[in-house]
Amino acid sequence: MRVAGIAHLLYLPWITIWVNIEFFWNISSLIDTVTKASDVTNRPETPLLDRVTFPADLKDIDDRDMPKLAAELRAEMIDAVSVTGGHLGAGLGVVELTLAIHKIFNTPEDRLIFDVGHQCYPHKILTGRRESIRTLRQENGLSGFTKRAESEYDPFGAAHSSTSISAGLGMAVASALSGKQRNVISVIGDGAMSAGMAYEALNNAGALDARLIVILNDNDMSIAPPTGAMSAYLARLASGRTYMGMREVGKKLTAYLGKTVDRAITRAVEHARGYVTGGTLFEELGFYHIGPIDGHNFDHLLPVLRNVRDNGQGPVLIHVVTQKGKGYAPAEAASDKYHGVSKFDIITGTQAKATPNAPSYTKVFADALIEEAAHDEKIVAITAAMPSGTGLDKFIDIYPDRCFDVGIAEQHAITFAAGMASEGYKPFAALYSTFLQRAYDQVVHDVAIQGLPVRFAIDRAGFVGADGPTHAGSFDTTYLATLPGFVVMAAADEAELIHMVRTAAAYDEGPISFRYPRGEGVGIDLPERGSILEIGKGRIIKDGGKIALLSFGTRLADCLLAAEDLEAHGLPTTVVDARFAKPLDTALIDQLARNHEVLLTVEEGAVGGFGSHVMQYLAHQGMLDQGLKFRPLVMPDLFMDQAKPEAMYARAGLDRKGIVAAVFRALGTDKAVSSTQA
Ligand SMILES: Cc1ncc(C[n+]2csc(CCOP(=O)(O)OP(=O)(O)O)c2C)c(N)n1
Repeated sequence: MRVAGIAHLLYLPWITIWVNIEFFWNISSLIDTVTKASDVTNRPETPLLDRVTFPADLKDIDDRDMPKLAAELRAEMIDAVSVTGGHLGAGLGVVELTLAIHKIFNTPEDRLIFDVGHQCYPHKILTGRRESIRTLRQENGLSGFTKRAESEYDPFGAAHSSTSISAGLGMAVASALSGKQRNVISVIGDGAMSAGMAYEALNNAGALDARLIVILNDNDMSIAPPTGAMSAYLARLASGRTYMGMREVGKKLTAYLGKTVDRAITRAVEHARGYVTGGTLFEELGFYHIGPIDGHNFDHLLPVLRNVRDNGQGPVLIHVVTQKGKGYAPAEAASDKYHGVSKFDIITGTQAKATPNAPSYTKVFADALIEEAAHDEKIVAITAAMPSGTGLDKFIDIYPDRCFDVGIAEQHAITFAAGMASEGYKPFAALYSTFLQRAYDQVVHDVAIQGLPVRFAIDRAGFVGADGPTHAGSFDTTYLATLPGFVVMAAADEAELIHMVRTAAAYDEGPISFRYPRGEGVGIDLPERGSILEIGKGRIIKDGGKIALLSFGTRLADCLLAAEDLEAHGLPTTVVDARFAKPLDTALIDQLARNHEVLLTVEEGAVGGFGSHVMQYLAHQGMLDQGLKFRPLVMPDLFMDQAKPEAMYARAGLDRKGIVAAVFRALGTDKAVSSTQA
């Protein structure tokens, strides 16, 4: 048994020499609970967790044994994530909450929705997926988020935040329409509560008076410490300054439950931090608001959830206070509470670090922006709750007054940037490609139509590996290059990224974007400061003759490798870095089309992007009628599950081999080549 295995490991005497005492004490006490029972009988007792394959099994676990089960579940989760990497802190914080919900409610008939879904590892272990939990985020393994296709216990997939209340409300209303009496529970974090969508849903739920249970999991953390007035408000609610007396608690709960509350709940709320006085924001929106209660204490969680299940009507919000990273000292001590981790050593908490050959694109971007900001005080930076993910944490340290973390609020981030641009500032909105999707109308309506010079720094463009399809940056070129007046760039390497930051800083005529991928660069020399690129001009990297590879972005490296292979087959190959998808370098495209037999565009994005624009141009010039063999290589038309990036490139046909194969297919020599290679 793995849990017992960890326990054994942790009790080895030599370990005390090595480990930090506080941590040892912490993990020991965690495991102590697991092993105590065996001291009584003098033989190892089957861990409680082994008795739980599905949530229904929790009904047989006595309430008093729940803390012990929680310790085992926590140990199992720590062990699994130490092997796979992934989201650790959020899951550790909801171990008791997840157990309590599954014990009290009847999932999957009752619907349980986790916002973002990054905290769902304990849920996966309890819902028939314990055996495969060590495949998390691996190819053909479990997703790192909730996923409908994976389990009936995941009624709604997620990964982007703040969708759970809307989805839950939809399910609650659908259940009511079909005459079904089921509970719908949406668990949402305080960070996710910074997004407008959460309030749109609360507003609607209050008006519909639907039977929806929202559990606000308040750990006072987003990835970084949360920002904004709402987080300050929640902190005030949880601070105890405004708690009301027990008589009023009873009155409030009686009003919600429609009867006098039972003693257990009264005790629970008494022991917890009480009920908030006055009309809270949630009450004003039509919710009954219970809490804050201690989200790590089963004596509080179980009776409250039982009462809500058995007696509740209308929307209710249970405010639960938890600690991110709870029960694992290195996580509790981390500034981000171990939000996302690579593989790590359980004893020391040390995370495995690949030795990078080159700085990450994110770091290169941040350094370049800091450099530009030193030359131009109008430059400001905006992040939507991702200061470290976008590298802007460094910028904040240097220019605290010129960097704005607006919370998980991408829509607002873009219109906020548009407002600043309209006043002559030079906002760089640094967002992941996938999260910018949420702000598309703001991009169109507030930025593009008004031609405002907002700079879009688009990180995590292309495949992202372990985070899978919800986080892939597949669509940005498609949705931006279709907008009139936009300048759309992609960096081919980290030096190009520096030039693009400078170019964007200098460009004031309208919106401009540049995309760059996750991970490290190719390791070339970097200029101290970028040069301003000529808008709409590409660069020829290598002159060939018969084949032209026109790359947009970082697939350029594989185009160069593919060119070597093609030349080895006697096919002189030109390689070009397009730099711009909009405006297109039409003179360069004309030249490539005229002087080559085959023209391939290569990009790490979905159909409708760079290649489509080139094809549109070629078609209207009549060049596709003149014998040119044109092939646009793009990501395949599917949501590709998580895997190692190399595997994803291979599957997409966007690696060296895939590019060579596409050329041979265009020439009609693919069969001949594969038979000579065989
Ligand atoms: C729309 C969107 N923007 C950004 C993110 C990145 N992100 C993932 S989790 C997270 C923090 C969520 O905080 P909270 O809801 O409090 O959950 P916790 O991790 O604290 O449990 C962020 C910003 C996201 N998933 N979705």
